[in-house]
Amino acid sequence: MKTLQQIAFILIALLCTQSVFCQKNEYNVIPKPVSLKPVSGQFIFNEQTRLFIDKGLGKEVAGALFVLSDRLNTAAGINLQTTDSPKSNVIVCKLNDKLPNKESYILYVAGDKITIEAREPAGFFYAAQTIRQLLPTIIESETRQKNVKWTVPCCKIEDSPYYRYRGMHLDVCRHFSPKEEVMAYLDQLAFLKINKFHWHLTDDQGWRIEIKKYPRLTEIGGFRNRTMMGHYSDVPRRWDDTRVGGYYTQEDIKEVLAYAKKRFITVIPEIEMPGHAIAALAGYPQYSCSGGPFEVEGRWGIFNDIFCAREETFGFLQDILDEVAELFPGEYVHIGGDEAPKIRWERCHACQTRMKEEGLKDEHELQSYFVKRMGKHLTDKGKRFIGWDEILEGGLAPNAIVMSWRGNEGGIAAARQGHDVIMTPTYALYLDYYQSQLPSEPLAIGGYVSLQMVYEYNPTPKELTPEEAKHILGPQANLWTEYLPNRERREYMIFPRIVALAENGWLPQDKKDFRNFESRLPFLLERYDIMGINYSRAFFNVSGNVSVENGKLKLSLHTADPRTDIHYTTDGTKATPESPVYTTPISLGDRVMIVNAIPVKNGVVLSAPYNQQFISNKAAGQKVTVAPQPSKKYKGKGGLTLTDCILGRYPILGSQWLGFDKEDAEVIIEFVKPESVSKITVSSTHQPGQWIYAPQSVECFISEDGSTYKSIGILQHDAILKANNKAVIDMAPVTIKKIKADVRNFGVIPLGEQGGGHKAWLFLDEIIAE
Ligand code: TNX
Repeated sequence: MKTLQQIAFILIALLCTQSVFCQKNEYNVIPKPVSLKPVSGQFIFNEQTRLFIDKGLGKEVAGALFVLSDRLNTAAGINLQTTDSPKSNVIVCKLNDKLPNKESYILYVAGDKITIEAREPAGFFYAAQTIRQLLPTIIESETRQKNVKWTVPCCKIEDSPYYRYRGMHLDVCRHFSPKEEVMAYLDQLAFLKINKFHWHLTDDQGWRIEIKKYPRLTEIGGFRNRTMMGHYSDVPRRWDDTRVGGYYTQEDIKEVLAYAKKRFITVIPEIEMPGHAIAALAGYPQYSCSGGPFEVEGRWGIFNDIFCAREETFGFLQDILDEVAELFPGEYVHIGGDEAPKIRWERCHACQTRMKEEGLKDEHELQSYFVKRMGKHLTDKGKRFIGWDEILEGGLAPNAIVMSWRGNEGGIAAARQGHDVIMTPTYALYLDYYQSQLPSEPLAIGGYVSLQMVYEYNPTPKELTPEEAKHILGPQANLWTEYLPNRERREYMIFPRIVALAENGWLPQDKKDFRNFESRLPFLLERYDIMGINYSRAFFNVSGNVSVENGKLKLSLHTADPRTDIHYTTDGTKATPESPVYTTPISLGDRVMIVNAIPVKNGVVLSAPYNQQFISNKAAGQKVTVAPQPSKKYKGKGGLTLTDCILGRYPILGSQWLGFDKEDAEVIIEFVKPESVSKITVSSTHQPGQWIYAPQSVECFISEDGSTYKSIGILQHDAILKANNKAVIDMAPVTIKKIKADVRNFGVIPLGEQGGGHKAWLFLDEIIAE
């Protein structure tokens, strides 16, 4: 006979395997709602679930829920019909005009009812996206799924974006994206509650928007005969002679705009001026200073021929802007303004005459005059206009919104002058930059912008007062496509960094938490798997972090997805899923070690391996002081960088080197326990092309008592160069408490060399004690 207790236990166990009662509620919404209170229980969608829309709300609200009803229809076969009597098994939409803004919403999920409150359709739309993300991931499927319980975990969410501008950009000039791909991109933005799409429509390599009055803009400017291959700096240059191109008719654009509107996305067209104009000039050379002829560019970069500042050009550009302003209903038009060399204007009679007549003191002021005129034209038409931060040079036009891309400085200056600002700095939000440091990354323009850098970037610079900070509209990430010829490659660069951008724009800085974000991201990636998106797996990469614990140097390995194991080797062989599982930090310094580590989930290797060689170094883990401080750009991890057992790599990665701009360096290593040492090596680099020179001299000292030093030798530049940029000093073994290295900067670079006449940089990667 079983006891009652035993029977009850068996019953509960049975229920747990079968039903929803014991299922753990997961709330992996991205961007993370500002407030989410978990509640036990679940709402379950089925054929009887109905939609009720409160009387006070307009028809658009039902439309705003389309993302949810479409998904339910396609994946679950549930047709979400409306009802007049909201009792149970219902989604209730209510007006709440006390919410902070039009994108805010409140979402209560209870066992028998989901209630959405919002002020405007956008809020209902975002609530629907949140419900979608709370449903099982398979809701993203394009085919009908059977035997799925369409559950939504109970909760109370109060949500509202921190920034009103959350933007993504797409360059369709360097490589064209057909309208279908643009629309798919818009779906992805909307899924993450991104509300601005910056469409970069004109550039040297292609003009992509039909302008009725000037058909040659697209007939000629829309296509190029050849495209450079490989990287811009490759020598010799190689060409792909295929004719490529494409453009959007005004009908196409209307279609995209309607698509965007339904997803509460404002589309911002960019018409570049006065620079990045070659494609336009190929069709209309009369608006250049020289008269041409020009060919649509197949090279990347910056070109000297720009729009001429003569009257006819203004007429031409105003006609174009008129058609653009008419076509695009949004309040913003972007007029470029970046990277416009002034050399043609300097030699152009018409431009020089205008400068004299208008009392402009240089070509920067002429650019400012240009932007002001075009800006005024748009302002008169009731539009607001945006320009890249170069529009600050020569004086900012009234009403201009500045897009700060060369760092935060332009944004700070503009906000201080009372102008609105969009923050899109290269160092944190350029998605054409590499996202991992693995050599297996496909070719990109350069730079390094990790998922974490996108996430942690603060769009509101600390330098601003609260009053000035109100001018920061929000962040935007840019996707320039020089090196991204197709959808697959673009997706690889966009995903998942766009996810970090979305949460960055949604949450205030103090609510962001990268580790927590990382724990939610894998669930979203499962959705991307179902959608067939080619996202980068760099997120799963094993990363290594070297730190000091109780005077010992340790390597800890990390992978973002908590459901992933790290398998590793330390003997130089390739790690496999059969290699040992990493559990505790690895001790470094005692011997040479090559750590190879892979992320493994359910027996599958998720990404390329982490591979790092560590040298043996008695200085590892000791106390290091460096004076003066290295340059901010190359400060690595301070003294630890010189004793982390990692020799620096090329191209130079900031974290592996300490760089000193024009200065000498003094390094002191203090041993926690005195050590017997017979050889000291100071390792540097010599890269004359980058103004980096091996030291003029290195002198090393030791201290046995910890206070007095004795010189053990000095080496000069030539000897250091000969020893592969290393200053190596041998001595009879002695037990010491301290090492001091006096490293002299090379000094002034000889004339005739790159950077001749300037003082050199000094770069150090390691000080090795053996
Ligand atoms: C700079 S960002 C540019 C673009 C390039 C990009 C590549 C900006 C205003 N101009 O023309 O495509 O760098 O990262």
